[in-house]
Amino acid sequence: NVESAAERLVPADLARWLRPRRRDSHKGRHGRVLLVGGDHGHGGAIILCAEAALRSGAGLVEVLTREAHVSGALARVPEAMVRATPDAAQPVAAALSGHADVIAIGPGLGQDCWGRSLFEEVRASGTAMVLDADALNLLALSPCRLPSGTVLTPHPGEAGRLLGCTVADVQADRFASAAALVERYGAVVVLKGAGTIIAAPGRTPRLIDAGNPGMAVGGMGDLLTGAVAAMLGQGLEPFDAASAAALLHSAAGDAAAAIDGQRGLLPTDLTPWLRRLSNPEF
Ligand code: B4P
Ligand code: MG
Repeated sequence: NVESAAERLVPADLARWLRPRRRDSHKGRHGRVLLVGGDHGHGGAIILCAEAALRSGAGLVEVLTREAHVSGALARVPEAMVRATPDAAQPVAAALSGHADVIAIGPGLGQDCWGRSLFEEVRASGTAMVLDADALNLLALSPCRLPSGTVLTPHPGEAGRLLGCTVADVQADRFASAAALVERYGAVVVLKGAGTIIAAPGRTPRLIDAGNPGMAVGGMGDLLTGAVAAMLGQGLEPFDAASAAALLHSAAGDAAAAIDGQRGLLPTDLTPWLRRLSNPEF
């Protein structure tokens, strides 16, 4: 069956993808990443995403969010370039100046006019994409095949919406659900939850043997989105980028939980571990 055929990833596998940097490297080599989200009431999601992208090795991180969240984001993550789009009329292209290597959209995006028009612009931009959270919910409202190499990071609830079935249906056969998402959207899929699965067209699925229920807390998924964008920015092909990010994220969750336990674990407890574990030679 599919599960026994899956490739199981353990934290030591990170060394396959995360090699020491070249001595003469510069930030342009590590990806210019644009992160889009954080509507009113959800400003923290895109900030967590930015922190994770930087701690996972992205060269340059830009955040496009609501004006109300700019100063908070800058105070928390001064390494990021934070810009606002006051309404949906201001094109993404102006904020990104056309240079992003990858765009991740969805954390805290909402599904109102602001989020919807940003999503449509990103979808039309032709740039490599990571879709999460409300970007997935918007995609579920108007399903379409995506450019190959697009990465989707649904939890079982979002996967159910994308497939038009219940969470119970998704969970009853997670490998079949991941395969159905790949088939329907033509993208790389990270089906989150206990035993995260990474699936892609024509590839043997991968199963993550790490992570813990302490990670079931708001904001945890936003870190993963930033990590996937960072891995794409650093030049990994999409299936490997998704695999490396999901493995790094789960291993960071385990490392952080090993210190003070699972209950009360916060996404920001993981960020130092994203750095440490993404340098396997360390
Ligand atoms: P939302 O309200 O949309 O939650 P969110 O904002 O996306 O939260 P966040 O981004 O922090 O977490 P995410 O799950 O993306 O959705 C919540 C609703 O969705 C629930 O009420 C439920 O209906 C449904 N749902 C979500 N997950 C479900 C699940 N596993 N089973 C059944 N229903 C579910 O990201 C969390 C991250 O932590 C992921 O990377 C995930 O793999 C990891 N993680 C969480 N629990 C883990 C575990 N037990 N073991 C290993 N890893 C775990
Ligand atoms: Mg989420």
